[in-house]
Amino acid sequence: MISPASGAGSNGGWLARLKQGLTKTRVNIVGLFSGGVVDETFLEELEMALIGADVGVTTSASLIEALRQRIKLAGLKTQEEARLALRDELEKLLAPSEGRFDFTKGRPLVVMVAGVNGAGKTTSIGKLAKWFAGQGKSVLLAAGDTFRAAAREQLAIWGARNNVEVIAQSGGDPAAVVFDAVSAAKARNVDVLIADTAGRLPTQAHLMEELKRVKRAQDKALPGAPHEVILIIDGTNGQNALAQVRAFDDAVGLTGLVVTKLDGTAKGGVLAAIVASRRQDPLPILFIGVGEAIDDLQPFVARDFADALVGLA
Ligand SMILES: Nc1nc2c(ncn2[C@@H]2O[C@H](COP(=O)(O)OP(=O)(O)O)[C@@H](O)[C@H]2O)c(=O)[nH]1
Ligand SMILES: [Mg+2]
Repeated sequence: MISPASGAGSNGGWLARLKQGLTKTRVNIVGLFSGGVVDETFLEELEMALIGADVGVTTSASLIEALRQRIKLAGLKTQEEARLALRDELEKLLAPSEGRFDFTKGRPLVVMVAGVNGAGKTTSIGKLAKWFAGQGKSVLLAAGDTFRAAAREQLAIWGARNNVEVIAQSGGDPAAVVFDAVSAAKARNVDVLIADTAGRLPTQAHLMEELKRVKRAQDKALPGAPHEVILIIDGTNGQNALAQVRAFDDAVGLTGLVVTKLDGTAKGGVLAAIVASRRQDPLPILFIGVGEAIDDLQPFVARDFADALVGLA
């Protein structure tokens, strides 16, 4: 394990952006804390606000129930006290899903990135390359999205920005590209290979099959690879993200998540819904994306996220 959350919390910049992003739709939650007393109406409104923030019906109900217990046991009276208690409950829920890359899994550490179109896969890979370099790791990228030339070019631009090489083929088979890339990563003794893949919907069965094939090709080049299978989720996708997690996990066995676009109109609560749906088998949330630029990637920190969600950050 590497040291967690370098810089998180110490720099108000990204947290402010996250908070600002969440504020756009979070008004419901934050706006509720108006300094009044905590009564049943308030708790009901809070539950509705959580549901409105994509937390989901079941998880919202259980959060409010936990809050009710706290209010009873600790004799909380003010909404400000309730806000802190809700933050604590959210943090408790989210904390088991804080995750970090484990470099002991393999060298090269092979990271396959998957997700629906436009989720932010390629952008996140660009940001991750920078982050890995910051950890002193050498990086190679694989242009496994062979569907469109533009996708390859986009990854090439991120490669150039990071001064790292991109293994690509014009057209061709994504499985062959990643096979070559893993072989090259081995031969060049790099620390991390990140493989991009084309976007696909869980309902596109043939494309999900292809993703399995792309995964197997990596194992052929390096037994055990990919060591990380990361699903990129657009934070503005709401409850649909849950279905994406389930489908991609069934197909290729996810090891972690990156949730993007939390600076925009994302409601944020979907993270809580995903975590709650995986209580028995927590899926690490490695990073959150809070913008389009190379540094707009932050390790997921439950406490900071819970703060931002209830407007305490
Ligand atoms: N605001 C914002 N935009 C993002 C973020 N991540 C990606 N994007 C944008 O989302 C769009 C799709 O990203 P891309 O990486 O091409 O998605 P892909 O199809 O999954 O590879 C691009 O315009 C990105 O700049 C983020 O964290 N915040
Ligand atoms: Mg892409």
